Amino acid sequence: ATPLVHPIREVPAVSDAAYLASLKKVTQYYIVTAFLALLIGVLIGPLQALNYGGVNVYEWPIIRNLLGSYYQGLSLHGVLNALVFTQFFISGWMLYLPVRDLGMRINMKFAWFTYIVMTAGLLMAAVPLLLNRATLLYTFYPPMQGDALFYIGAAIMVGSSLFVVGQVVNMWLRWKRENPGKVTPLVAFMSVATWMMWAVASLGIVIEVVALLIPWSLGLVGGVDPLISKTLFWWTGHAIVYFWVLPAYISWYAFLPRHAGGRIVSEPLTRLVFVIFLLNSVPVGIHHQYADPNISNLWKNIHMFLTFLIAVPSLLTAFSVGAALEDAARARGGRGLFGWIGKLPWGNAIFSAQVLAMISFIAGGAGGIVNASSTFSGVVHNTAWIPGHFHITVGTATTLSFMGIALWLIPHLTGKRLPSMKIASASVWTWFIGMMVFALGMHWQGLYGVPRRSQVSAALVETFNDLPIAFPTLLTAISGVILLVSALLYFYVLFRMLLSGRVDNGETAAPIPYSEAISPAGENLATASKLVKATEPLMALWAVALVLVILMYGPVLARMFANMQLVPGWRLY
Ligand code: HAS
Ligand code: HEM
Ligand code: CU
Repeated sequence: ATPLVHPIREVPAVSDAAYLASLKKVTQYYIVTAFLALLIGVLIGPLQALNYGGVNVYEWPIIRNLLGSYYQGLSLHGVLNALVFTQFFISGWMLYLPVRDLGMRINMKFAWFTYIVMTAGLLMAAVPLLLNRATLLYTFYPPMQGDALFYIGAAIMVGSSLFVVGQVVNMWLRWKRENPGKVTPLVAFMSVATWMMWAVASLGIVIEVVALLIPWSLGLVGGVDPLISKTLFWWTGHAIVYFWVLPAYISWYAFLPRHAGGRIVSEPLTRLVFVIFLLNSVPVGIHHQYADPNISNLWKNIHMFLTFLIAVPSLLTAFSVGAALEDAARARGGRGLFGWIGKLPWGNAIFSAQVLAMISFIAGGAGGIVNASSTFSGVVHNTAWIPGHFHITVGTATTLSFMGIALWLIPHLTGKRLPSMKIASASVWTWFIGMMVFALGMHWQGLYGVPRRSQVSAALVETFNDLPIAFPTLLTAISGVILLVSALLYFYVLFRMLLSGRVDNGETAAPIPYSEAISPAGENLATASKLVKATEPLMALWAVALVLVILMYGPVLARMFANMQLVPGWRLY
């Protein structure tokens, strides 16, 4: 291997064993809660894939008894996977990493309090969801209306993530005061920047739910404006996708090279990527609303342009992490233009999960750029193409990365061992194959206009009879079966690991896999490059991000408030 030029960063030692144990425990609680949500959410997925495969299983007595309707299942699936799994995993992951990276102490009582509030919110929202009294899909667009308890629980759950923001940012500021003139270490930098982005992003949904939906669902006001609600929703709803994927980027940049025996390419470039995400993730949400009235074309086009810009830091990531992988493979003796790819540790499920997640994201990102183009949008919007897009972004780039990360993180936190690398690998590869087949089938059907969010398998045969979609329909059905097998394999290893006994010291047996950097950011600001200096003041950049959102959303919302139309709620279920 290439000799190390810059030593790999050591995590600052934590001398207080009881404190470290409590920190690891709260992280473990977040991660396990996340995977319990994913387990339920993912078991419903194959039923939906069968639906898009032309097989209607919703008439089967066992499924009829469990799910009130296709839409109750779909609401549970979207909420549990996309909102609950992600938020709990991220809250644990992006609390633990910066705390360890900076070697700071946090108030553990507050950390536990946050976990409990978040879980209480989840349980409150779960009751109406399970009782078929909040069958609103995960976007809960009004005027569809659910029980107030759903909105209150969701507000508490999402709102409590802001407690994590407060705790992490506050800890980072303390570190800055205690280490004047120092450059923030990379993992902490990426985590703080992501949390700051989320704080700006989450404002939309918090305002929507607290100011509009809760009073309306409690009957305190007579109506709600659907367009204002939807616009506030997508203020958060687009940026949330970076809240889902940046925690995976943290691992792709900082840890993946180490798994492959290589190095991060450039710490300064990585910091730039996260700053662009902080500034530009939010003011793009109108690309979800090209078809909506009362938003001028000018603003639709501005948000379209900004959407193309926000693809840039992901492209930087693709080339930068791709170069890190090539560097690793060549250090392992890889040769040739593409021959090096074979030298990567494909049999290590921790590694392969994340690289397969990245490969799926090449297609997912390209599809995103199609969606964002207002000229193509009319073809794909509200069709099966869209679920095709987001199962290879959030459903694979994020989820498969988190699945891979858990395979070292749980041993690290608990001292337990992965029971079988073979089964873990099988689950990871089948997830990737299943999702690629799924995405192919769904994108393809979408191009023929098959709608999303439809129980198409129960529609009259004649509706879709004329479309040449037999083959993509078959692909979608097959993918559902592959993904069911994959999920069962994964949860088998995961729970066998969690239920086994502690055998190792996690600190030494599964250390946080920091990588060495070819081009590090350095430790002292005085001697650091201009780029490092410019990216360090995250508080000021955060303020700029807030101003940008107000500029890019202010005029759009002002026009809507000037034409407000309050309508009463509907229950269609
Ligand atoms: Fe999206 C709809 C546009 C990224 C998720 N998106 C959705 C929805 C979800 C979602 C859930 O403009 C549905 C919402 C709903 O229910 O209605 N999306 C984009 C664009 C991007 C994008 C421009 N989306 C994501 C990410 C998501 C996500 C990330 C979740 C995690 N999306 C849209 C639009 C819509 C939309 C429209 C509305 C559609 C409609 O009509 O309703 C960009 O951020 C994408 C940039 C990404 C890239 C790819 C970079 C590739 C990388 C990997 C490299 C791999 C390597 C491996 C190096 C440019 C980083 C090499 C391997 C070796 C072996 C060497
Ligand atoms: C929707 C299948 C895993 C998030 C859907 C749909 C299908 C599906 C067919 C479209 C339903 C429709 O539009 O009527 C599957 C399968 C999975 C899986 C087979 C794997 C076993 C996941 C994962 C995530 C996810 C891991 C996210 C972490 C979503 C979301 C929706 C959705 C957010 C949209 C719900 C809505 O329209 O309200 N899924 N899925 N899925 N899925 Fe999945
Ligand atoms: Cu979006």
